Amino acid sequence: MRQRLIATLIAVLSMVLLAVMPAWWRQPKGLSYALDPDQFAARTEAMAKAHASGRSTETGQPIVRPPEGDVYLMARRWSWYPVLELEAGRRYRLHVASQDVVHGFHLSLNDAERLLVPGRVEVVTVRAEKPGRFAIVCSDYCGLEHNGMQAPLLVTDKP
Ligand SMILES: [Cu+2]
Repeated sequence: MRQRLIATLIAVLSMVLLAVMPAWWRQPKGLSYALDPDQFAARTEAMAKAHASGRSTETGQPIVRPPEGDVYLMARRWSWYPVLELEAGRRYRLHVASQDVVHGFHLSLNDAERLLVPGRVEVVTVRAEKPGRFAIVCSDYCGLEHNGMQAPLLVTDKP
């Protein structure tokens, strides 16, 4: 009698688990979306053109100061493009993607970590409370100059 009850319970539980499985699979594991690398490059370039604010003496990349909202960062062997200058206290959705091979994105500000697979864009929310300099480094081995693949994330006070 008791064994039958246990067997029935296990059967019912299995059916419930099986029923919720598709929904569980569809759940996003961190926010990301598919996008052609050329299209991502175009969006990044459009932002860089519209909000250019100088050139980084450190990395040679342009410094871009975009408004609050969606901002773009491109990884390619072996640099990050462009150098972003954000404003303290504001909230940004940072879209990051690779143009060539698999890279790793790591941001010291919030310890965000994402694997950058070409063709996929990762979205990281960024909000710095105080001005400062934070480090973006590649955290997945991507070849010869992997160790040098780093860039600053600049956070400034409100003007
Ligand atoms: Cu790397």
